[in-house]
Amino acid sequence: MRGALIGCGFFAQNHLQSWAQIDGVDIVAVCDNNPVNLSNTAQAFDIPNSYDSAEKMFSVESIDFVDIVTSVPSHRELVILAAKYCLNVICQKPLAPSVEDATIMLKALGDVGRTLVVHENFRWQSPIRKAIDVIRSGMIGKPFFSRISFRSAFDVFSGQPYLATDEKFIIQDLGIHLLDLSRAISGNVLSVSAKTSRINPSIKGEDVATILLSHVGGATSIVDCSYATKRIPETFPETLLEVDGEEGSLRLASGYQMLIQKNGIEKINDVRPPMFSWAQRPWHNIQESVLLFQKNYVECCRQGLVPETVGFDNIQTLELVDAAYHSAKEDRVVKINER
Ligand code: NAD
Ligand code: 89Y
Repeated sequence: MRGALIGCGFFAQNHLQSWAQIDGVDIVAVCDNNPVNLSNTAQAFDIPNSYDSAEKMFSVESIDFVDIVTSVPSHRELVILAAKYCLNVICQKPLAPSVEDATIMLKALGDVGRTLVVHENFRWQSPIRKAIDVIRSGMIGKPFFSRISFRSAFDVFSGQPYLATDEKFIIQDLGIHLLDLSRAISGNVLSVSAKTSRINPSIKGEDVATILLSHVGGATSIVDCSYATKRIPETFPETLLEVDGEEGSLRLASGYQMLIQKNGIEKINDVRPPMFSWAQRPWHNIQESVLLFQKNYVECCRQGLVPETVGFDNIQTLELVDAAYHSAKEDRVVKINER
């Protein structure tokens, strides 16, 4: 598979490290409108062709897919351009600033028979994937309650300065992953109720959010996230899980420990993610998930399968992001599909 990557910034380095580990995939070109990021990345990964514009790259290169790793304001324009050149697209989360934009992007690719898969990697973190596999195996029975929690005071702003200046912060940037996990665990959502606040005075958006979700099958989830939680141990970037099923319960506790209780017996599994040579603590969990996401994408392409986070599915996660902002702003429960 021949691919090209757009956006050679902070997170793209993980994509390129991961592509380099996957047999049969060749990233033949990179693009960035920032010349320093472009040349540093092309050199570091020994990529033969580099471009300062996506249109130039698409008109010259013969590729099967494009991996878009720019930040959200450029996603719509780049996906629509990729559709013009009949390319399959992987696009980083959040797919778009709104569900309306995402719908237009999906239609553009659908119209030319190409696929859009969202790089939603948290459900590919190996500790979380192990928890999802246990839940899907039926071991703890049907989940009726989940808490999906991410609380930290880690400085994410030095690596990703836009997070401090964007109007919307934690739900759009991080809560989106947890909302996606709630769907992976308990299915689609009927209603959303959210409270948000900003504790850190030097950023623009909200840095704390607590979201209550009612799922189609009757389950309830609480998604809570914070970048204002100063506590020991600092668990960044761990997502902690509590899932109660009709036959037992599962916890993903800090330090990547998965506890399963059933019939009065507890089983503790050490599910710490591996540390690749190119990874940096504490990011190694997320970095591994990039590789696992990309491997799954390639596997699905080879076998003609639909990846879990294909655009038409992921748009339902984006709806929850939108709904959570509406709920918090208007102080009301938002029904999904009411808009
Ligand atoms: P960044 O600002 O560091 O990098 C983005 C790069 O894209 C920059 O080099 C910029 O010059 C380039 N760019 C922007 N618009 C462009 C355009 N139209 N054409 C060509 N180049 C363009 O951002 P980042 O922190 O690397 O984030 C990128 C994406 O990755 C975001 O969507 C972010 O949410 C996501 N991200 C995901 C995870 C995760 O775990 N899934 C973690 C961090 C970031
Ligand atoms: O951008 C975010 C993401 O997707 O995972 C963690 C992060 O880097 C900071 O919140």
